[in-house]
Amino acid sequence: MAILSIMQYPDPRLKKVAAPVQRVDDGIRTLVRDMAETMYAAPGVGLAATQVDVHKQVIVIDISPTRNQLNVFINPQIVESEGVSDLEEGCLSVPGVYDKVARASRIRVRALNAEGCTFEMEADGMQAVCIQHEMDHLKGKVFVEYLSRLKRSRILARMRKLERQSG
Ligand code: K1U
Ligand code: ZN
Repeated sequence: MAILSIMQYPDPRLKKVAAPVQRVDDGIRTLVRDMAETMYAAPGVGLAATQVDVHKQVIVIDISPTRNQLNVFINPQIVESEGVSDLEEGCLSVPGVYDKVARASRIRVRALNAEGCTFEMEADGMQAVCIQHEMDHLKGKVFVEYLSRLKRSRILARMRKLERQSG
């Protein structure tokens, strides 16, 4: 297993659109294990392959307090959605920034699991928000893009300062 490097906003590679996985093979399973290890170590509650510079439709999520309920979504699609929620979000690619984003409050998602089998799952609350946040990463979108121009310019200045400080 390996801990992967998480790209920081506004790295232009975060804008790449991820391609569907054609075959869930051992290479994808290794990616899933490495992404899970990276998410737990960060620590985070989700991670999209885009954030570790792999442009394939793979997401891992674990919102459990016990950190032992890993959900893997390969080629995820939202097949039903309803309601609106505006929970506060964070992002491992934009450390220290938390803000509310309007999302569907309940979703039904269809995806492949790590064995390559199709499954469907209903999600609400933080799990629904997290799935939508990670699916946005696969489309090249970071949550700060939903915020006002003023907030985004402050976040950009902060990220550029962090980048200068870290070398
Ligand atoms: O960068 C990411 O996509 C992961 C992100 C997921 C997320 C969090 C909150 C709302 C929507 C999506 C994070 O995990 S940020 C870190 C975080 O929220 C957290 C970290 C440790 C414990 C609990 C939460
Ligand atoms: Zn994120």
